[in-house]
Amino acid sequence: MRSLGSKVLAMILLAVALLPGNGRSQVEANPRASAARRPNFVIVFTDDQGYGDLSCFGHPTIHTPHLDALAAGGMKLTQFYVASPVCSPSRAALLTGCYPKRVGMHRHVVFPQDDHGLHPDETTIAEVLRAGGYATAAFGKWHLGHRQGLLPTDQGFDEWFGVPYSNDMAQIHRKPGNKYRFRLPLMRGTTAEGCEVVEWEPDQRLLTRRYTEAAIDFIDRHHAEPFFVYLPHSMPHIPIYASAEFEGTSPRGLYGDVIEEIDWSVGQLVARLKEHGVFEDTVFLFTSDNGPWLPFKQNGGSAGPLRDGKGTNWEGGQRVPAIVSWPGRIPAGGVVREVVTTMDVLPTFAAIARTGWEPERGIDGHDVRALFRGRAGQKSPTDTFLYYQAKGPLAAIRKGDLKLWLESGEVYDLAVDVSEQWDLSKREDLAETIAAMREAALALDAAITAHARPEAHVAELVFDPAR
Ligand SMILES: [Ca+2]
Repeated sequence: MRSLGSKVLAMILLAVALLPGNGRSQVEANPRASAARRPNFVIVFTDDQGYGDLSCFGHPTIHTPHLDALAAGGMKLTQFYVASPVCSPSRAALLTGCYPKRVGMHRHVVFPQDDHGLHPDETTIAEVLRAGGYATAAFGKWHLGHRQGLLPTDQGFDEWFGVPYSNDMAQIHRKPGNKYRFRLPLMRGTTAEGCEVVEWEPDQRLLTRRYTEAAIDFIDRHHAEPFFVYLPHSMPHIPIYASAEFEGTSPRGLYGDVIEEIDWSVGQLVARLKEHGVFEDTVFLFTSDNGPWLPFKQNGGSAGPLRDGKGTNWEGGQRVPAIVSWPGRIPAGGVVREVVTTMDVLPTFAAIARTGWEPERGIDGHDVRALFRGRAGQKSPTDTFLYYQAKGPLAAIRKGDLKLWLESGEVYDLAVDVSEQWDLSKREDLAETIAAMREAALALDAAITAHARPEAHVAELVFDPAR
């Protein structure tokens, strides 16, 4: 898979690592050296991008050639779900493989004044891969707590460059007669030295570009060993910004400019992986943390044929565009129409990386390698999916193709009706099925609640957001 040049380089590095007296003990040197043939992982996680906001997912005027190429060489997932329609819970689910409620992060997003975050005892993808010998880094928006012990470098990432919370938790709200207290810091840190603020209120037009450059710098430094790059863009969460090169270029307006700059970013990453001869050894996942923020009209995105968007449990809030690429392993041009969720990413990546990791405490995701292989007729291991509201209460259940809204009792067949227009709740032949779905929803939620673990609360600040 790996090109001959980098294979030789890997062998030389292995030999150097095993030489006595090279300054590192063999115990330290061995894990990464022996892991040299395992694939890298890149996750690009956009913020509030809708299901319909890519040309390969049907957008008529946003042009995303690099993402389209990634999909053509890999696979599109058309029933890919996030576990919450808002930022922080969704990110907690991606990184831990758990419903947000299981890890205590289901009660809406983390605000600058909040003292809580993802508990350090939780196991993240970064921790699993790092224990397996991977170099790990995050570049972009965190949003899982920003007090002492809660930042990315406390949760398995060797390094981080980015913002601790959303880009609207910033001085853009400060206007005459409105003294918004909180400021947005740009931070940098390493496991060894901790994180610090490097700028306050950074120029948001440059965020997409700066995260991309930092990720490329990390790839340049670590391409000879297995690595994991997590790139959670701040965009296209409002307020949206594009750099001068992209602003005013898309017929879709500024929102289109922003998406096209993200597409450029993916193209840059792919090009650099190819330059280092490691693209074919890289599992590359592109997706979004929740659906489009529709009240912002032209500054929000589109969920395509799906109903509604961010903050809701309609499909547009939680079903997001997703592309996964791993040349030679994931068949080119494939489409997975089975249910896959962000909670599946941790167990799947841990298995691909052959980490031998077994969760000590329960998780909700499944290993979906069989779906990634693209065999016809392969079924999703997710038989039941629960939809939780942005602030935590249970809203709906999907079982097979049917979705039952618990409060209203509405039922939709998502195989036929992705727009959730034709309520089937009065159909007598479904009465038993519907009753069983309600029971299953309550039982699974009760099981998650019974084993739920707490979020962390921390008094000590790393920075004063209201300074
Ligand atoms: Ca979001």
